[in-house]
Amino acid sequence: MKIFCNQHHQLHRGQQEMFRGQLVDCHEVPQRLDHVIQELAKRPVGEMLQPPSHLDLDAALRRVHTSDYLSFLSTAWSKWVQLNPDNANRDALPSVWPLPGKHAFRMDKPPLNFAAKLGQYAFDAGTPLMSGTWAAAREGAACAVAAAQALIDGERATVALTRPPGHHAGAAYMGGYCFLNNAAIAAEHLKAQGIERIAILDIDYHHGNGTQAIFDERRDVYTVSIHGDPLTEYPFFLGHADERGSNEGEGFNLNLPLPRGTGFEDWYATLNLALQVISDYAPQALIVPLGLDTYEGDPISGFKLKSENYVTVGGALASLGLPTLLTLEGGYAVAEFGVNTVNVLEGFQT
Ligand code: SP5
Ligand code: ZN
Repeated sequence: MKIFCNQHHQLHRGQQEMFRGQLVDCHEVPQRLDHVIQELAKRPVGEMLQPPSHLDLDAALRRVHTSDYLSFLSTAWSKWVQLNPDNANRDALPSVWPLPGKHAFRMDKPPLNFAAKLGQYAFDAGTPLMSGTWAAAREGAACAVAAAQALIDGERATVALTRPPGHHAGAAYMGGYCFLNNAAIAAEHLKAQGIERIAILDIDYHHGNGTQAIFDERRDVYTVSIHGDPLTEYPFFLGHADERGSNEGEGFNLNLPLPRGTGFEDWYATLNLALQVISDYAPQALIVPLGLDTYEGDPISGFKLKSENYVTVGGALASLGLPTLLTLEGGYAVAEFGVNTVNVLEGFQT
């Protein structure tokens, strides 16, 4: 198992996120990945690697994200500080958004004001952007591309230790602590290298709205997500069972929402259903956006998986017998995050 680790992840270090009218301490903290790295030092389930420097990362990013969004991200910090020099000490968060719809707001005249631009490209105020965000997110995406290339080169399983996470990011928006959609970037790299059918199985607590939207009209990338019911759970505005894909992609998205409070037995039955559907699709590769926020101790989520369950989950993912790439998504019980993540990887190996 080849594990590509984002050596620059600590450059992304948010201070606070908006939650119900208050700024609260960020949940998505650098210590999360540090715990994974420490646990991998104790239980070396694979080779720890850096992505090679010769990757054409810009081409890989452009396969998923729009060029205007990428140029927004790459210049966001300097424009935030230009808005007001005092901003150098505070993270950028949006506070105004253009609601969509014919009778709502105009996007044919995109605003020049940078505080408005932030709202144009973000769907929540919980995703702080700071000086190191772009460098950290880019290096995470490089890990995803390197992990995809290693699958092409014949690895059975590869891991991209991505932080910040990616599955909430769309072609032209950030949100849910995500900026670049690492799983989608990996999928498009596989496609560019000639892989024709790919399944993405998202097992983060939250619906993988960005990934679903990116591949909504595609039948060559089958997106499946098991997550907390959006009627009550973030990201609320997508992730229902009746979303099955559009146009050419109709029938190639599957959402399996479960109620808050779901325990391992019901969750695992749903995982096995997802695995059967994926097996029937007969993909050439599997990508798993892996969130560990299904853990019973997660401070912002509502499923009840236990640490030992993650070994079983890893084994179930391996049972498909497909070349498999895992990206790291959510998981906010920081002290247990390393053990839970490595449990999945160990379960996959055995
Ligand atoms: C990648 C990922 O898992 N993103 C999740 C983003 C969730 N953002 C909204 C979190 C709401 C925080 N609630 C705080 C509750 C404190 N009791
Ligand atoms: Zn999550």
